[in-house]
Amino acid sequence: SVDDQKLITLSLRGDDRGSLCVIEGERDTGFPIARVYYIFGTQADVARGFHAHRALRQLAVCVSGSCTMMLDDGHSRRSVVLDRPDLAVTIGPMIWREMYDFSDDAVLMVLADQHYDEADYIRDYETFLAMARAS
Ligand code: T46
Repeated sequence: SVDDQKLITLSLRGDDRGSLCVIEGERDTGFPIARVYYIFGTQADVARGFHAHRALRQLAVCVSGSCTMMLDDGHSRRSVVLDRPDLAVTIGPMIWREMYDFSDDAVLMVLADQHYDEADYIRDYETFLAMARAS
């Protein structure tokens, strides 16, 4: 459910040289990291996502700037504002996501437990709802 998607505060090491934030596979992500991608050059009024994954598990962190991620389990919705480089959100299987309100400097980094597979995407909302409500 949307309530199972956890907000994680990452370990932040700062000193007079600046800050360093760590994400360790398994320990912080809860899964081995198979893929990393990041989204940037976004526009404030252009939303993205609009899909769910059948099996993929991910951890998302806005390493620069901010954006909002709306999570939907087919029954309820929850919006998470990612506005700190040490704040991450987990996104498990069968969660519809929409990302919007990107700041100009937003860089949304996502760690995933599987390689890219278009067959894992559910891109039609009605199909997602039917599957989510059947399970
Ligand atoms: C997700 C949200 C948070 C690849 O070729 N390899 C990849 O690993 C990814 C992630 C994407 N692509 C291709 C597929 C599309 O032609 O890059 C293009 C843009 O991907 P998409 O339209 O799926 O982007 P978003 O921002 O809607 O969704 C992405 C991820 O795809 C998705 O898994 O959970 O970010």
